[in-house]
Amino acid sequence: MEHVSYLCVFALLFVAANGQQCRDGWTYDAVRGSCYAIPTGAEGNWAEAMGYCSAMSSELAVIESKGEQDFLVNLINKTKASLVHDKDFWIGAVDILEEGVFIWANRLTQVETYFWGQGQPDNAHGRQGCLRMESELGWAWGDGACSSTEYFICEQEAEGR
Ligand SMILES: [Ca+2]
Ligand SMILES: [Ca+2]
Repeated sequence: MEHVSYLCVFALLFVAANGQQCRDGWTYDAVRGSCYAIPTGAEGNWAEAMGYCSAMSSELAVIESKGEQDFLVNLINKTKASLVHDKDFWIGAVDILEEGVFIWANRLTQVETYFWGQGQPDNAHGRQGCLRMESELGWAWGDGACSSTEYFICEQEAEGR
């Protein structure tokens, strides 16, 4: 459980609010009024990613527009140099209740706008129920096995909004 110790380090770094819209280390998106973080050094399966974001008073990213998708692709590209592995990034939707119907798990609302990569979702091996932005797809969306270990993006409403 190496990532648990990373979690503690990450938590310590982000305890103090700094008077800006986002905590230190989070990236502010003025258009959507959201703060995003890609916790470098932390990786986990989908449920662990969900729990991690939740512990940071945030949620796994909920992507609701082309603008938000593009913003996060940009954030991934900027962050990538500080990440050790070539992995995908979990975001907050699953289709584990009904195959092919993706739900933003934290909000229990259906995903309305999709940014699928080519050939996705394919439910490969009949067991891909969690949504991720995939490296091989240029960070377009794919469905992945929820047990697979990936990076992830947390999202939080900016302060003072
Ligand atoms: Ca969002
Ligand atoms: Ca897939």
